[in-house]
Amino acid sequence: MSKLKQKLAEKIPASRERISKLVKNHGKVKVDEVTIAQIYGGMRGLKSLSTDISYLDPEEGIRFRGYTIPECLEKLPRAEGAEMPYVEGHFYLLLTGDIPTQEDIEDVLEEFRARRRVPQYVFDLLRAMPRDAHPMSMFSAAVVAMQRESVFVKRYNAGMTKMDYWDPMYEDAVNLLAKLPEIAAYIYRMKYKGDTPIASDPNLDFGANFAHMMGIDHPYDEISRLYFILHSDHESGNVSAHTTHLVATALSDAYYSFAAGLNGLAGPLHGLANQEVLRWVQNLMSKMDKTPTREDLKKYVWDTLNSGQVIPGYGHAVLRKTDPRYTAQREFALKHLPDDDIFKVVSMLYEVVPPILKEHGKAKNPWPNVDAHSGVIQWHYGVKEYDFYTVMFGVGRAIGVLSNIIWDRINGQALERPKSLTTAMLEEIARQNS
Ligand code: HAX
Repeated sequence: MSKLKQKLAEKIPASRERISKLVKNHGKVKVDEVTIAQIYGGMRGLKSLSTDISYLDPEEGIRFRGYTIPECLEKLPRAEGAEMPYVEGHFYLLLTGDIPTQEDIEDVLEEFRARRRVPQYVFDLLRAMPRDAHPMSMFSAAVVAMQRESVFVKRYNAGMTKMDYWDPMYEDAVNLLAKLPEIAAYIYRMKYKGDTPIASDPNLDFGANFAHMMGIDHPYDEISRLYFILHSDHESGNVSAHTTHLVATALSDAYYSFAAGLNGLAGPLHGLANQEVLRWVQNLMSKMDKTPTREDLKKYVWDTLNSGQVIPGYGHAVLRKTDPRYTAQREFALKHLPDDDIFKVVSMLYEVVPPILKEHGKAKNPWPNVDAHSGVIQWHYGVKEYDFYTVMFGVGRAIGVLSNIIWDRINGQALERPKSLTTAMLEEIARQNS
């Protein structure tokens, strides 16, 4: 058993006991009530999920296992001379709740190295798809194709006790995660760079190897590490995390579950928003022969709103402040690309958009989210193919959602199956309560 898996195994009895006591002694305690507006409004704010891996405070933003983003970036181990921490260390934190030591990191790096080889049939499948297929459909297809590798399915079919479900889920999750950077970079080089994939370098860590296989020099390795860490998790209710979790509750394996989550991430209100931001900014810039002024930006923002569209990269279903994931990327940009023209516009938008959204009066949160910043940095380092941005989001998101479904198996998560009512039943409930 690997040291990471051993560490996880040690945490299992206490977690199981804690949850079983909570349900046994307080199972009837009410946490929340559901309103008709919530049923029709996407269950916004409804407290009905549990995870210890991350928590999204509306005012403060995300905490991973209790640590803010600046704390994670400071405390997690990094390679000698590197600016950003190892992605592998972040996975260790999300999975176990502990900050790894340098020695722990060596073990996890080795474990990922041992599991990273992508089966040839995945490349064959990608090559058989139409070259103009969306890279997210390629990514999702590659993940689901590997379902035949599932250790969970083999062990389940052979017969195992519920108590052991977490073990093969761990195997599947880490096997899958270790392969994602190569699959993503392969799609990129095949689709956009004249079909010139670059072989994986086993001596490099998750983020640096991705940058290497993308064919982009330092500091792209740093932004890759940062990007994957920032996009890893946003508690359980967002579409990609919730879908992965939901599908896993049917005892579907990690491949089926994560592929489903990726399909949700591909929606324009979720992961696809990062490409919308850049498209929207560049659309303005292409119409002007000078750098836009604040007044130009104000007019553009109002024109967008008045034409019934949303301002991409602004607003959030839970957050009510500037997203700390936006701030972390902004700090990186201020250090590494302060003179980039698009970054200057993105910076100006940070001043211009919030007061306008407040005046407009609809969005509950006028502040930027993670997607308002990611595209500009990718563009700066030469990743100019918007469609690909969500694939990178997906690589990062895997770290959180796969950790979550391992814990679902540990804690014996039941099949998720809420109850639905007809419109007439809801009208009757409304009548009785009015
Ligand atoms: N521009 C204009 N109007 C906005 C807005 C924005 N950026 N954000 C919200 N609104 C509008 C909504 O469309 C809604 O209008 P209607 O009542 O006419 O339907 C109203 O304000 C209330 O919405 P809300 O409660 O504040 O926000 P929601 O929880 O419904 O939606 C979204 C949250 C993130 C989807 C929304 O803010 C949005 O569409 N933003 C732009 C797209 C975007 O940036 N998406 C990425 C989000 C981050 C993420 O998950 N990444 O994966």
